[in-house]
Amino acid sequence: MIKVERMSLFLVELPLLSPFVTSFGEERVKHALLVSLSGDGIMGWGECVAGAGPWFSSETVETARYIITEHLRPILSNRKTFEDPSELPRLFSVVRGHPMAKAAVEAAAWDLFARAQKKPLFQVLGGVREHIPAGVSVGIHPDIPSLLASVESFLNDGYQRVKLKIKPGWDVEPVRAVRERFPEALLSVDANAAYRPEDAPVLKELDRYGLLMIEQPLGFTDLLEHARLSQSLATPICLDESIDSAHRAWEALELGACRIINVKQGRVGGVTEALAIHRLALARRVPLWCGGMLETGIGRALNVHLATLPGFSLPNDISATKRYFREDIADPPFELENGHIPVPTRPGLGVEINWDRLLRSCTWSRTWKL
Ligand code: OSB
Ligand code: MG
Repeated sequence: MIKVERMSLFLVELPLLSPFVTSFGEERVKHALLVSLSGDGIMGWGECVAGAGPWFSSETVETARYIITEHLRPILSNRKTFEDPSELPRLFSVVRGHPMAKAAVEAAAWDLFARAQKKPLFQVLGGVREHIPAGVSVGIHPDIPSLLASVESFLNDGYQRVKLKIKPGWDVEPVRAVRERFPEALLSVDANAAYRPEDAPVLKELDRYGLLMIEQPLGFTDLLEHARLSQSLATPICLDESIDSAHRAWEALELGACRIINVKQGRVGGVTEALAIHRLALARRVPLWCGGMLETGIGRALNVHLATLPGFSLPNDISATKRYFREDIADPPFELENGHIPVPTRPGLGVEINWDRLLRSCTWSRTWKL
């Protein structure tokens, strides 16, 4: 039995080394909400993947702070113990929606749970890898030469797959240029829901460039439209934003809306739900990979552990710490070794908070006795 005696929340702001531009906006600073749960002298950490504004999803760090403080904290307070973190989604289900807020608290419980057993988290989750293949997500650039320079430097770093962010007006041209320059590279694209069904002819042109997948071309509620688009494309569709639960993953696969799934534990409401998607995908032989949300070392570590599961068979959006941050709030930083990230072997997430840097980048924090 795991005791939970205290909970803390920290809002942090970490400058990104370079602006990250997607079809939905530009980020210069990573805003993160961190959760710690402690009991019996052990502390576990979770990171909420919601962004500064409601662009990728309806949640933000502020909505998550409110939901955790006012609604999830009292639920934990009524309990104060758990046998297994997979109990939490049931308890939290009285709160409708807010998957990223719920996932952040559950993530802290998983770290606490693994630390209490003195086991690295991947072992607790049933992971099978000692290092995971790293891919990189490349934002929208101001011009083709600067894009080519970025892609070249990431390939030289050893990244196994390069994902180009696209949007209407920045699609066929950059993809053609990157493909011509790097004929052998594993390439994919991510539209972050920027296209409409009428844009099918543009997306169809992308079939010529041997892409591994097209990620989330259409709107996040548009499963049927994705299924129809999929019929007209040779390139597999991968869904990100649309997959908000294991049930939705099942629906998408039944409809033929995607052939690959990007798993983000925060987007689907936590590790337990991500494990349910993993079981579904294994049974149906659907390839998975772990997506990213520019996480700090805490969220990045969780992604690394999750990506050790057998169904995560494609390179992940998990890059080295230095791809985004000069200094992170957790140690040690993640580094690339032959295009892979070694999985931490110490207990829990296997990274430790650097209190100095956490407090320096922290804009707000609060602690409660549960
Ligand atoms: O759509 O996968 C996405 C970052 C923020 C929000 C959404 C996405 C992304 C990325 C970056 O593509 C992935 C990463 O390196 O963390
Ligand atoms: Mg995406």
